[in-house]
Amino acid sequence: KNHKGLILWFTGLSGSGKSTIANALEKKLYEKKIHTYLLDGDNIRYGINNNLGFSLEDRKENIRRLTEIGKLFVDAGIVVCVASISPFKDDRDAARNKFKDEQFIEIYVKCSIEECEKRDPKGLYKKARTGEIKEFTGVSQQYEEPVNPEIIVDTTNQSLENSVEQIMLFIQKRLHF
Ligand code: GGZ
Repeated sequence: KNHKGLILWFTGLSGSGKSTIANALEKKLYEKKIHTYLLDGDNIRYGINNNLGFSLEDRKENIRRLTEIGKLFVDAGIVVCVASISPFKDDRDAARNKFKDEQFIEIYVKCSIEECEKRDPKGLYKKARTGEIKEFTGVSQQYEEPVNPEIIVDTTNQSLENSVEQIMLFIQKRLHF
């Protein structure tokens, strides 16, 4: 099937559900014969970004590289999902500005810090509270909420299926399926 590449940029706190939603969405798109690729900030940090930490400068560089890699895939006609906390508006806007308007879709995976901390799937919030992990988003470093994202999914209150469906409905218009 013919479609143009585009980038779905998932931003939100650690534990908000970015990777989970992106994975479920990829399955749905696969069923529609749409070719996708997931760039997960967390995973990419083990490879090409293994020299980066969590300072403001390192996060900026992390996002810059995710953007440039994403752009290569988009140019190849693939639907790219990026799952990265990307806590700062300037860095997200820099990513957006590398793409055509219709190619970049910012998805705010909205979840309260209380809920993320309750989930704490990797025990990172606990370590952030004791100071074992420094510069932790939402605890000891800022998360700037998106101002005008194309999509907001509220994972405190809605199901995974619901969030995926919401995104599918939005991108359906752009991908003509
Ligand atoms: C935030 C951290 C930190 C600190 C380790 N702050 O939820 P996770 O565990 O699985 O994914 C998070 C990941 C953050 O990488 P990103 O590339 O998404 O971040 S950013 O876009 O801000 O550059 C989290 C884990 O790494 N992690 N230390 N201090 N998250």
